Amino acid sequence: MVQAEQTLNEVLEAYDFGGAADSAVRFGEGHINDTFRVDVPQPGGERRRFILQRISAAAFKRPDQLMENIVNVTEYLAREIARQGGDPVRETLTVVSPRSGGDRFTDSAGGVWRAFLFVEDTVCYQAAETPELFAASGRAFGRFQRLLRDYPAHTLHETIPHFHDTEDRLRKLKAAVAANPMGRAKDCQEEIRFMLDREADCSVALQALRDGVLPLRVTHNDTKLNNVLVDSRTGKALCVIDLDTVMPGLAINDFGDSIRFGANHSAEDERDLSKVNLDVELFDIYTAAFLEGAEGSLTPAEVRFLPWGAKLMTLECGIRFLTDHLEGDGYFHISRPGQNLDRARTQCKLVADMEAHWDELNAIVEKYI
Ligand code: ADP
Ligand code: GN1
Ligand code: MG
Repeated sequence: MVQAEQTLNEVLEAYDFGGAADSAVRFGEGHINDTFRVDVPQPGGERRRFILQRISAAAFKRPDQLMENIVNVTEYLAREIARQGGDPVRETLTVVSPRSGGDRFTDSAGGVWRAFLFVEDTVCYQAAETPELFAASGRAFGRFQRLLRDYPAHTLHETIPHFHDTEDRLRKLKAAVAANPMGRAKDCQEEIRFMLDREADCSVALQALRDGVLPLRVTHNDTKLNNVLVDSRTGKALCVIDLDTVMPGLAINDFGDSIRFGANHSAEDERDLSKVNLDVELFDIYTAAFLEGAEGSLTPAEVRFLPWGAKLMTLECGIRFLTDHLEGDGYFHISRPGQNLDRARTQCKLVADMEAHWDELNAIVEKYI
């Protein structure tokens, strides 16, 4: 795939943003899509901004289905938010059509793009700077879950098949170790062993789903703190973004992915592992907030499995980072060599720390049943 910048002008011309853009700059810290912020002076002197994204071809094989999901889910959310007296334009994403109509634009190099209204006066955090901020994100992701409780799940396309199929993720890691196309396996023996030692764990949530203990729900599946926009005036988590992976899934995974990313005080690619530790208090705070936002829509079994959601999302993400490192970094964007291995290492450290605090984590969730 060519650099997104190569076709950016062509894409800008494909949209009517109410005037000519005076800048389009790379924006945000997502690992998957190519994201630009477009600034457009309007005839009346006011300025409007938009998010323009090239959808990752490595991650998403059917951008048509992906956009159909996003249009349907955002329209549904907008109706629910309006019904509850909220502001749909700020509290969910709004897709902007290209001049040719529809929900996406395909450039001359085959790249598929989409645009959203930029949600103004918001902040996107890369770390839970305060417990209040982390709690606010928990309420927002819990609420997201509740807002979509009655959404017809069978109408959603599976945008990435086997996305949170941890058993399948481990199989793919084994295949990458065996093929070892970049010759990198020798430098990751400790991490590979750590993951293989937890093969039985990879089945725990999936088995509970197969046994009917955990229900299938409409879930977000990528609930990092930087996938929620926080209102800069009120500090309230306003808008859940990055809806590419909204699919049927497990509520414990939405909880767990937030814990993985936010319940610690280090970056995802921190190289000094002594700084990477699970903050049990943040786990407790997030649990309370997520359940508050979900307003009773989780079953007691789901609440009881929350620590497993945290551990499995972290283990799975580590497996995925390591697989990508072994395969040559074709999936997660990197800004330096070895970054995906560093990311895999932080996830191993967090899993080990969750195991060390396992009884405490279970005692915390018991309080909320
Ligand atoms: P990726 O899948 O690569 O993570 P995202 O959809 O999460 O892409 O977008 C990347 C970043 O762009 C977000 O973390 C956020 O900072 C910013 N962003 C995305 N959509 C909007 C929006 N509608 N308004 C404001 N900022 C946005
Ligand atoms: C990716 O797109 P982004 O940066 O919000 C990834 C998640 C991972 C995360 C790890 C579609 O999220 O699954 O947990 O990186 N998204 C996709 O930081 O694969
Ligand atoms: Mg994102």
